Amino acid sequence: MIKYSNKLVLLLVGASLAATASFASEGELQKVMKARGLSEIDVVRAAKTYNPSGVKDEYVVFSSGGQSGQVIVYGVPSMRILKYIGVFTPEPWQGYGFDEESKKVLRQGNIRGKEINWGDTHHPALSEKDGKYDGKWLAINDKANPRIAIIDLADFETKQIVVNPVFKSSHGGAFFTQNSDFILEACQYAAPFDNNYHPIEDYKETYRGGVTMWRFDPKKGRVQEKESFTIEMPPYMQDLSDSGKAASDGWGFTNSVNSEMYTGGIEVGMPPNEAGMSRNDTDFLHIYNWKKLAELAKDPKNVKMINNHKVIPMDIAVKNNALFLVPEPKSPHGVDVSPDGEYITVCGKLDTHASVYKWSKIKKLIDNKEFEGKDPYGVPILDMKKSLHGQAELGLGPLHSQYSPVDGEIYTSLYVDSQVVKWNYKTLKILDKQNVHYNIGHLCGMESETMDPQGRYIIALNKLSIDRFQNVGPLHPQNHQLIDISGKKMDLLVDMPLPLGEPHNAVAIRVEKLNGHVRYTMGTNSRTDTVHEGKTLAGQERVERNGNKVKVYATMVRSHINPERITVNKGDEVTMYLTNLERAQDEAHGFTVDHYNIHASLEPGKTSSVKFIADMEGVFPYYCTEFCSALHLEMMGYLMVKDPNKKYVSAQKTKMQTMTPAQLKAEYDKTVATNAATDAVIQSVVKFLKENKYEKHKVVADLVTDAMDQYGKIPEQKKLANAAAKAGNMENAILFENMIWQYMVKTADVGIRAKDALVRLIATKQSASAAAGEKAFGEGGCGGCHVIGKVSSGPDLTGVLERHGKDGTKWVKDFIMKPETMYNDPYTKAMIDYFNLRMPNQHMSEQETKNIIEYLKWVDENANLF
Ligand code: K7E
Ligand code: CUA
Repeated sequence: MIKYSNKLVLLLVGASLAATASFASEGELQKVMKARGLSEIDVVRAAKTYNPSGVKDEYVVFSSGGQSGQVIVYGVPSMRILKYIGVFTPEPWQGYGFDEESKKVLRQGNIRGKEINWGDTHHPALSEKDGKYDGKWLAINDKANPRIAIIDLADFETKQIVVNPVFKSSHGGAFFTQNSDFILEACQYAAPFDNNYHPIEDYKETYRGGVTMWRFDPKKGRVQEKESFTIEMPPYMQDLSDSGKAASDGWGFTNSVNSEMYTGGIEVGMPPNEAGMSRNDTDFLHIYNWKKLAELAKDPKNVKMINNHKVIPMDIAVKNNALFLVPEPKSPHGVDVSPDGEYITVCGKLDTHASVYKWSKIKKLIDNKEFEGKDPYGVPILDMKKSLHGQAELGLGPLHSQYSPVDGEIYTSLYVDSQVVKWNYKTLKILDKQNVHYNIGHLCGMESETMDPQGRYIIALNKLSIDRFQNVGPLHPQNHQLIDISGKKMDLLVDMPLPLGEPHNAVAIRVEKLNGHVRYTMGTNSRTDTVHEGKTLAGQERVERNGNKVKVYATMVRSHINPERITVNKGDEVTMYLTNLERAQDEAHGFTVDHYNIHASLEPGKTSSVKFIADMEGVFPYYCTEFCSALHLEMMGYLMVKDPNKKYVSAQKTKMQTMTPAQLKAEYDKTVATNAATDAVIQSVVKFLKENKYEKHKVVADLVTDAMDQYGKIPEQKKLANAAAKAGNMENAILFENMIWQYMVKTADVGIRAKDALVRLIATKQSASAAAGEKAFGEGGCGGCHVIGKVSSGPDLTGVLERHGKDGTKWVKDFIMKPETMYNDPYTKAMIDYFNLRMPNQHMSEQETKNIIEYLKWVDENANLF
């Protein structure tokens, strides 16, 4: 058995002693069901969404955050929230908007010089390759302040915000084209493209709608503004859009809601907008050949520069057979292209029908130049009947649709009916309806917007939750409901309250496609993915002054910030560069200086900076804002701001009692001895790792590197400790020795994790029964007293099958199943006396007991590893 120093034992074993798991015995499930009033179907639904501790989800969902201006990330089927990503709105946890690097991203979103600190996010889109998600980038629009943001899925951070130079609002975006060459963004409310005043009476002449085609570089993950362009469209109030795929690749489809071009005027006695804008029976679906228009946009003759941005005028698009209209039922909302690109489903919120257009029919009409007329702007109009495949009567308020991998299967949300309807867009037959709660907007299927929809689940993004959750005041959370669509009938599994704005749309991706990293290359500016100018390594910490500009190059590592004291003059401009020197997974530090409204989140390897004018005199603690280690509270320092015009008188020194030299020496010796004992533990772990060739296993090797990083810091501290001791400064010698112990604990912490990981990798393969036995051992609470390989609150179980003679297996079995009958056996009695504990009856079944014995056999086979 390894000898631990007392302090270390406390730190490392404390957790396992406290973990006394409860166990399930027969009848337990019935008991719980009764107590909680659950039916059998409830339990089945729960089982379909429950992830045991440590088990991950199959899909990750990116939901828009509506008025919060953020993106919400959660898992399916568990519906557990994983992250809020700061996008258009400052988000302090991530330092977003509180450190200099992220401020630069946020400020890219200034409009005409105005700082905007919120957004109305509606439609997230995942980048695609060959019409399938590649897991690299996420784009999302801001409806209120027409902008697009790009989020990098390597670190889930916002990297770019692009302002639309001609729109005054934007809704029908973001939609990637099938190889992510472009992102579509349709405007919403028609407005003049320039920034001048134009009277509303001139609406038809000077207000315009359109679709912006943002050129995207899928390698760099950035929108290229100079190569982007906008297709001018009539002021019909373009709405949702979709990009064509496969058969219809190269084309875009955009709805509109105000072909009446009504402009309201309640205040002057006109009927309101809502009446005037829904007068006609039909509005227009816009159909445009963006591929052709992208070619045309390269020639300056074909574009008009407005606000430094390329606009293709309508007449150019029309002349080049690249823009068409087809009537669609009044005031539509969603338009969704089928996985093969052949069917285009449009839902009109005021019409009970879904209209299914057929791409081959539309294409034929276009090719034959067979038009029923032109609109007032000269845009050719296709015949609605001739373009349609057919219509299906779905119910009240159809909005959005999602496709499944089953041929012809489609799911549509019904806003007014609060239902999801499953139907067939080829046969136009209704297949099933499911009630949702309440008033559903978008639906989110699993990769349903790609050429490779996954089916299985669909999420209803409901606008109202009314009575579904505990009342938290008049403003209610949204309600996302997970629906199982794997069977013939839909089955609503679970409700999830979503309390951050009103999400409109969400997209889901298989987890295997995501490749988020866990650390940055040392000194990375995460917002630009380049080496940070303020990158600081251990030993390079410093304060530089240039006039009244002070630059602090600081490092953070468990558990100190270097430097720990910074003195500046009132009025100085202070920039602090902070580098997190950690390489260990999840060892983030946070940083703030009290009262100065700054904050940074520093994940391993990241460098960020905070900047402020030290305009308040005084003493300001700064500290790490993540509970990163046992000595997290000690991870702090002081910023001292002096007024250079003042004279400061130093305080009278209080006389404190000090330790005698003998006491100091004793403490020093004790500290050195503890360190030697702790080092012995580390060396035994290192020996084990080396003997078992840890370097062959990447996961273990990474952990060992992390551990040795910590260990490598010891010699320098040792030198300082020895020097201090030699100089007779025992106070400092003790403190440096304590620092050594800190590094040792960190080393041991990771080292023991590496050892456990290695044991798993090199042990003989467990039989199914042994694996089940290990699980039963853990879940049955056995680990509360027995630690394999160690004497704990109960005996070590390595070799237990052998130590009871040739009938050892039977003895163990009896002892597990009916221990109380053996309490008086001399051996058991002696053990009870020794441990002052009796083996309890954990009501293991015969099968569980058998499995546990198989597990113990596996333990014996690998006894050398424990
Ligand atoms: Cu709310 Cu797509 Cu903006 Cu419909 S949208 S609900
Ligand atoms: Cu670093 Cu707390």
